[in-house]
Amino acid sequence: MEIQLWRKILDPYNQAVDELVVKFNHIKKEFRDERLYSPIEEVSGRVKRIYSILEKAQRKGVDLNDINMIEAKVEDIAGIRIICQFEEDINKVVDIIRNRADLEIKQEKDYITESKKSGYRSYHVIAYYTVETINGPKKLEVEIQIRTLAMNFWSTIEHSLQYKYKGNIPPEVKERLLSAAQAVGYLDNEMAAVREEIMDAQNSNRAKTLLVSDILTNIENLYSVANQREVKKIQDEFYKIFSTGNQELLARFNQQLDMLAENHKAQTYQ
Ligand code: 0O2
Repeated sequence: MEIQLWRKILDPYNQAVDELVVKFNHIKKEFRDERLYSPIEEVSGRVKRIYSILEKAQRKGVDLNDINMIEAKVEDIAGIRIICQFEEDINKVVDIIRNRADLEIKQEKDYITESKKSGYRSYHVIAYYTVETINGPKKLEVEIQIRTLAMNFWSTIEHSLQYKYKGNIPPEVKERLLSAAQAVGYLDNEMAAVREEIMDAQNSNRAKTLLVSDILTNIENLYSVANQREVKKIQDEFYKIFSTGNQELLARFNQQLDMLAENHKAQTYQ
């Protein structure tokens, strides 16, 4: 098959990956905009390389001339990876996926409850997704891998070793990887135990960051409509309050700025 043809075949998969990365990132943003904790920490995606598609198809006994069969059997041509901070976030992400109208679940593979022999842990959802192309809609399969940061660390390292040893990792290295996988499980459990603490700290950091950015937006808006000397005084006041590190004072200061901006009709649309 011509390489040119492969580009055309993979084009809808590229589109699916691009669209889904945007959509999942938007879910993360929606949570954060609502000042809520997001079970999604990071989203990435890739289209499998032609070499890997052919290799996998061959491994599954598919005739390499039969593109329909390749597309049906190689379920991860389009791959999305969603990274969570905590293990319990994984179920929340899976629920989000189950409830989406644009994804129809074909299969779920739970390698969290029961890890693979290698020690690999992750939750996989194989789903149908439709992209609109100039030739009409194309329904294709995507594989969504959901795992914690710690699980992702392990699988990234293990994957590169698989690549290095071409799938034949020496027994002593395998042994080490299994014990590292156990350590990853332990790490995720320990993190779960202090989840509330960690979330409180992150929420408070995020709230502070947003507050400061609100104040600076207000100052910027006032700058274009109010008396310059007055704005300079406001800015000096802001730095003074900022250096106290007192969040309540900052919040009150921001409320005053909101009112001032309202008086000057200087508020911007969000
Ligand atoms: P790449 O380079 O990530 O694209 P199955 O038909 O169910 O027997 P299949 O289709 O391989 O097997 O599905 P599975 O087992 O769910 O694996 C799909 C993907 O999950 C793999 O894609 C890997 O990304 C990841 N994965 C599965 N097992 C392991 C493992 O032991 N270690 C690591 N690091 N990742 C794993 P590919 O095609 O292997 O590769």
